[in-house]
Amino acid sequence: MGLTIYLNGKFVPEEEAVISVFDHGLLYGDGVFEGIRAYHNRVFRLGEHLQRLYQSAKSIMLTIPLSPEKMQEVILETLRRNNLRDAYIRLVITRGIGDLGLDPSKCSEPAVFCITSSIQLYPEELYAKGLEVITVPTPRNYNEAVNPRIKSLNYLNNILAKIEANLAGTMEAIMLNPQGYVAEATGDNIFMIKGGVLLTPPSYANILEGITRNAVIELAGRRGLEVKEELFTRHDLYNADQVFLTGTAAELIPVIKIDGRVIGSGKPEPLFHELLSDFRELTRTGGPLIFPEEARGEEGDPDAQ
Ligand code: PXG
Repeated sequence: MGLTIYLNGKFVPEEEAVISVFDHGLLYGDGVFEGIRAYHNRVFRLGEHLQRLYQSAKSIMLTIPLSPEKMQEVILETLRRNNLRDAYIRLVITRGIGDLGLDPSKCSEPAVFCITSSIQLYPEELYAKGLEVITVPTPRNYNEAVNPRIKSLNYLNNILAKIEANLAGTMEAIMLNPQGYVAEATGDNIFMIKGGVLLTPPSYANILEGITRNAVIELAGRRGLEVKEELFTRHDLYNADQVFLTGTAAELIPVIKIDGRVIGSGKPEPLFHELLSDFRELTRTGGPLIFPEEARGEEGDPDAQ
């Protein structure tokens, strides 16, 4: 059965969910988006995703024509219409239809669409064995250009990095920032563990500030781990005890080789698996319910006292 898509105020079958060739999201990558997940009848950290979306839009001077409250309702209703309780949600706002010049003032109204679907995951064996990655020549963008904290529709920097990784026979790339410090992967943040301390680059280090990243920082704190948001170099990564990536699609995935250097023991350690299971546990709680009537007795049950 085909998907039902939300597009500009309507729920339509996927065949009818089409965008104009004059849309500036397509012509110029002029727009913003979010990738969100639903687990067990709840949308994970939806408030944080919406906050990032509206902040990205504000930064590029794109006015989203719906309030965050209405946007939340759109997402929940799209999930309901597709009968989904576990899903990947792609929410996209483009500058809308304009002419062939790049001037956004020619675009009359933004396009808004929401796709809810099943998710493409890394193969399960990689969570047990770990990924091999390389650092690539294409850096993350300058904060002064399109700030990497903006989740914009223009992912070419990261796509080039992904191509470079693929050419080297690896699935993922580690991108540096313009100063040569470690930034993040093409669609995931990066963490390392060294001497019992968890380190990740700070949000000003030319990265997208990931929702999964922030959840992992919280979870590590709850475990009593020391967490530092600090700049580090490739040399630090090569000599880490553990490295892993975090993101909405990947959750937490271990990295066991970087640029040919084996990281730590070359296999994920128990602490990694503990953080991954803490994260999976976290996905069961909080976040708005999709089908509230199915949550009788659970936390968030509207009838519970
Ligand atoms: N860095 C970048 C550059 C990202 O695009 C993350 C980090 C992780 O953020 P969250 O909030 O998800 O923890 C992202 C988001 C994909 C895909 O298909 C991945 C993302 C976005 C869009 C598509 O792999 N990752």
